[in-house]
Amino acid sequence: MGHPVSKQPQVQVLLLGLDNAGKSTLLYKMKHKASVTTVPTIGFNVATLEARKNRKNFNVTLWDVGGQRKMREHWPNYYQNTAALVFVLDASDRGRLEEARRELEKAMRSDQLRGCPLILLANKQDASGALTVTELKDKFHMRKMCSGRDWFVQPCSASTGFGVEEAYRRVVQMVRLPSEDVKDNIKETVLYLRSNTRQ
Ligand SMILES: Nc1nc2c(ncn2[C@@H]2O[C@H](COP(=O)(O)OP(=O)(O)O)[C@@H](O)[C@H]2O)c(=O)[nH]1
Ligand SMILES: [Mg+2]
Repeated sequence: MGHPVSKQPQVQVLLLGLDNAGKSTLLYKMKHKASVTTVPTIGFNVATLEARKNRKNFNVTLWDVGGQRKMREHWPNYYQNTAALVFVLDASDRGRLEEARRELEKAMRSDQLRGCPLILLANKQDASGALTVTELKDKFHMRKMCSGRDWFVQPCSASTGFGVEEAYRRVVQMVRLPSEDVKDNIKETVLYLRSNTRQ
């Protein structure tokens, strides 16, 4: 039967990353499964995709809020209600690696993103000299930077499509649905009541 689309649970996923990392290309690729020409993001791009997990349908709204320096100060405005963070990296741009790492670290330190799952996309794997996942995990000190949250590093190429479906599947797998929180709450309440009524 299914529910009207608007009645389905909805989760917000934030795409962050420096300008030129490939966020907009990735968003279009995920949405249309086809590469399109992109322009530097002014304001933001949004796409809503369908997803299914634990026999539940839900919508994933992907926000690409732009990565130019002047846009980065607005990133925290989007942090609230973020169910997963996708940080897109131009893995072939070794010159801006440290700048990207600093921005990611800043986001990871924000209170509003505490415990929020992170999917780091090592984009532009088709370009020569692109960092591998292993190199990246090492250079970004991922284990340390991401302690206390679920994280995953996915290699991809937003222009060829390599790894893009896997990236989306990983997002769907890692987002926390609101109902999962509710289920946890119910479970906790039941345990609490049991422990307090059993004399
Ligand atoms: N070689 C290569 N170029 C890419 C890839 N993804 C994006 N680009 C190019 O990188 C540039 C910036 O992409 P864009 O999506 O606008 O980046 P954004 O600023 O993060 O939104 C564009 O010229 C894209 O065509 C990729 O996977 N491989
Ligand atoms: Mg863009």
